[in-house]
Amino acid sequence: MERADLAELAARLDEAAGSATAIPQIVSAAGVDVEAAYAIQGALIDRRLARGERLVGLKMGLTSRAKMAQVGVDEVIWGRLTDAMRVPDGGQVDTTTHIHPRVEPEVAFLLDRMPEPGEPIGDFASLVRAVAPALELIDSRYANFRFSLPDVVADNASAARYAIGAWQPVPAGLDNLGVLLEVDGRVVETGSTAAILGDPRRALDEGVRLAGRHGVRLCEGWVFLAGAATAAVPLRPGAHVRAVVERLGAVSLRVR
Ligand code: OOG
Ligand code: MG
Repeated sequence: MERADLAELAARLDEAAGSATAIPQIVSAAGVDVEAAYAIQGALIDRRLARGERLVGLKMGLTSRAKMAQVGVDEVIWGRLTDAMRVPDGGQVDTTTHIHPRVEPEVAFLLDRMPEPGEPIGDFASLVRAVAPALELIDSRYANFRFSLPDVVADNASAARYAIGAWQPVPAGLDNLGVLLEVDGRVVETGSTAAILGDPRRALDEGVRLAGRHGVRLCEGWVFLAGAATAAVPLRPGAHVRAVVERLGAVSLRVR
């Protein structure tokens, strides 16, 4: 596929997000493969950077069975995070700026030093400065939240907004911490960090490896979202959403 065609698909996804209007599965319809879909994602992010946003991290997607089953795609994917997507802990999100937002509980890492390309990740604690509970608000730009793998990759893994709780020192174990998702004080999803590739630390290995294939190196100070531990739930206006991760604390946001 020509560069101009990839740029055109990126523009359509960008406009769908900007106008909060769903579009058909234009990427798979154009016969784009996963490699080219990451090039579209890159072009989509370049448009945001050209508007003054800053690249501040990486998100993993579909690192848990619950998520794969929910969307019917069973490959781990990744996307890029910009500063404009961040919501402060306890902050507000306006649903009218999104199409059909859903929220999911995650674990975030604050990156310290990244391995050289090809260097084994080795000691997690030397790469990650801190960890925190996180909420990700995803909003597929495709109608009915339905897509195939190249569609969702090009759409920056449905990334829309994210909130991060207070950073905590890296605990000894991250592989089996209880996770709760609450809406208006009621628990709507429960899970464990074990749902994230068996251990969310593994998501970092995958992120370094998969993004590295596309020439993206994780940087010091970046945020890394390891992927949701449970299925995502639709967001209603007025809702107060909170994620609690055992030993890491809580993070919340309110929907307008
Ligand atoms: C794709 C993004 C998945 C996660 O944490 O698994 C994701 C989607 O579900 O639309 O962010
Ligand atoms: Mg997510």
